[in-house]
Amino acid sequence: MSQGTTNLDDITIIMPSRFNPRADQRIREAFAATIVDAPDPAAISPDVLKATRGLAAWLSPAWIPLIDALPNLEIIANFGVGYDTASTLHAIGKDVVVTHTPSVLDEEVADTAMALLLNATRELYQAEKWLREGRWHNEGNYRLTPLTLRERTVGIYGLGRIGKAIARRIEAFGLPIHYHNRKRDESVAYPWHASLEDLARAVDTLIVVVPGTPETARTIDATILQMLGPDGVLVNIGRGTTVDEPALIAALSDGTIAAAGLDVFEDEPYVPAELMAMDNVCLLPHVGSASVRTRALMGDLVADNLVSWFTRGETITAVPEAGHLAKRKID
Ligand code: NAP
Ligand code: 8YV
Repeated sequence: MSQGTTNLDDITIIMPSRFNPRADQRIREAFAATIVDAPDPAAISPDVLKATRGLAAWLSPAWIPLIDALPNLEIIANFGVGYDTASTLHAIGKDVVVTHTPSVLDEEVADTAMALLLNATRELYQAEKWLREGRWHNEGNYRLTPLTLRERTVGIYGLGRIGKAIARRIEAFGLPIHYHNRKRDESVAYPWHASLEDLARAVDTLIVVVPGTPETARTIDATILQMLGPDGVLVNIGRGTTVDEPALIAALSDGTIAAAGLDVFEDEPYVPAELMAMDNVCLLPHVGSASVRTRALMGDLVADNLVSWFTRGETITAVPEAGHLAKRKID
């Protein structure tokens, strides 16, 4: 296939065998795609390693050896808005531009955050189980839930694209919103707290949607959880690394907080057995963006970034750290 003056089908792109179907289809149609089962340079022919100019992946540190084995790599298109810091910075250090998939998933992920919040407070999963097990019929009504969304004050840790989509929903639910980012966001009127501690003191319900970076790692710790109080509810839709899981397990077990809703975990797909055994936590297997529609939009953006780079010499959505690499001269 030829786009403009560039023959895309001469350009080798490596992507994983189990990848997003839309990205897979688009990349196979447009480029010379090489599909790999694992990011292992030893399993790829030297000719392909030399020819590869692009990579499409859900980047993690496991990809670093392969990045190092690709002398002509120009671009990595990450599937997801969140990106692994170590491998991304490693690639950028080698002048490889990295792109991600912002914006197209905001509303879907915000919907999922609301589902976690509602399930954690109103026990909808347990209530449905009660019905399906015939207990409504045999034993009577499901219990009145000790927790409610009413009269809660919600804190958003990470009021960015997705955080704002969540805030719009919380507003519609009639609840006050506070937030903590490193910088005050002048485009919103919600109270800003300069520290996560100040935010946790001001709210009883905390929604985590910051990126998983070294700076945010395990910042939701025992102290923050204690500040939420015994009616406290934690929702994490960002990254599992942001929450100190042993501290959360302890807080949920001893009543330091009341409940939690989690879409992400520190060591996915491993979920601590203690969490699995608890009734006061709603657990989802990282499905924030996982509808066919939204994952296809993300897959399109992965492919569009590659096409744009090789036809126009510029990316569409480079990660902020790669801003200086987002455009190149076409020879
Ligand atoms: P975004 O627009 O970049 O927003 C991130 C927000 O976090 C910004 O407001 C930023 O504000 C704040 N922030 C960053 N580092 C911080 C720090 N150290 N301390 C306090 N605040 C900090 O990103 P987004 O598109 O909303 O996505 C957010 C994250 O959600 C992604 O990185 C990803 O990890 C996660 N995610 C999860 C799913 C899922 O399926 N569960 C789906 C999509 C995304 P400042 O720069 O002012 O600090
Ligand atoms: C994706 C996500 O599911 O975009 C993100 O940051 O966490 C999710 O939308 C994930 O990146 C790929 O499986």
